[in-house]
Amino acid sequence: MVIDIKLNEALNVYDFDGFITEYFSYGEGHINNTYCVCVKTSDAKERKYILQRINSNVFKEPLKLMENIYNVTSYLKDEIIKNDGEYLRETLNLIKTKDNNYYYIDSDKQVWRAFYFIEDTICLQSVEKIEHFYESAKSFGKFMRQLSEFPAEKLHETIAKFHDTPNRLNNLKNAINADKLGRVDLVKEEISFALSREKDCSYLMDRLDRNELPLRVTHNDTKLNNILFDKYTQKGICIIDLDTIMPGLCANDFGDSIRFGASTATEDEPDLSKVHFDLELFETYAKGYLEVTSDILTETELESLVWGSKLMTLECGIRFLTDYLDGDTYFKISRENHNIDRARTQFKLVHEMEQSFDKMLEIVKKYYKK
Ligand code: ADP
Ligand code: GN1
Ligand code: MG
Repeated sequence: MVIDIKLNEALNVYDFDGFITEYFSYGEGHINNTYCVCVKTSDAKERKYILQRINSNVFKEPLKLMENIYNVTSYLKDEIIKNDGEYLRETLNLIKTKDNNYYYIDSDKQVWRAFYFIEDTICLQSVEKIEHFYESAKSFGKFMRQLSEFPAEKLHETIAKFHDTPNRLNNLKNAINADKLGRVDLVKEEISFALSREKDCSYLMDRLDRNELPLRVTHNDTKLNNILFDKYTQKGICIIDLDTIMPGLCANDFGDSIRFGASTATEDEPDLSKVHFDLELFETYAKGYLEVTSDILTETELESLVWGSKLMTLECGIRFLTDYLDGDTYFKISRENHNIDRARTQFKLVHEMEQSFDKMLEIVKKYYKK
């Protein structure tokens, strides 16, 4: 990653309570530019911070996004304190600038924010031990519960139509018609895979329109690397990456976790023979998630979890494919064909989920305890 030109400017607006010893780009997110800042305090202690530049290509109204994060983390802090938890580890905590602001706008009008670094945690790029996946399910379920009384009307929509799958398919059609880089001929098979599932795309949105599925406060980007695990206990402790918290469907949160975690390979594995949808991982996640959420989910929502798994995977594949056709302007890439490799893994998973759909339905029913 190219280091931001204004990084020094941003480093200077924070009083990090000591002098900076080093900083480096950090993590494997596809969207923001993230840095770890190491500091030595006046009493010679080492302390770390996360400094991020918000991707303004993706988030058109970063100040509204920051208002969401401030409101949600303040609410979570109160909830955690009420339950005798440790708010400095169990939620993100924003750091104020020297001017007493929760964000900084640099001289190029880019928006930055900083958080306390949560120490002694691990962040996983794939499921290494099945217990981690079970823990992540409980954590994401708990997160939705914690926010169940949060006033949803306070939240801004940070990306319009974020999980509107039919709209994502339309964007793909537009990219095909524009064919900016002449790539359409290279990915005919992938395009027809996506287009042939047009009818499926509207399954959840139709039910939402008919009020059969409730809107909840959801995270909307529930992949495994958006959770930090305690290094010692291996329990999920903190949900991070709160940029897309918006009113949404629990099916999408559940489904996005499945898309990323219930695969035998990483999201960008180029060798498709290694990529499979793993029903045991699916069952593990369903068990953990439903242990925490069963009592608040309706029966229609329960069935929607299986649809969410398929549609979030299909939608993500459609988004990677669209970005490939558009010239890789949305998701960070680190090699040629990165986005098309990603799209192919998603479509392979969708195909295998379709084969296992009835079994997936049986599994969610098995763990639904009212
Ligand atoms: P992106 O939106 O680009 O995915 P994230 O907010 O998820 O950015 O941050 C990228 C990575 O930085 C995370 O996957 C995690 O490894 C690390 N990270 C983010 N916030 C913290 C934090 N407060 N403490 C420790 N690590 C963090
Ligand atoms: C992006 O920010 P990150 O890397 O956690 C994307 C998600 C995709 C994901 C695919 C704001 O998530 O929607 O599912 O990549 N985030 C945004 O890995 O578009
Ligand atoms: Mg992330």
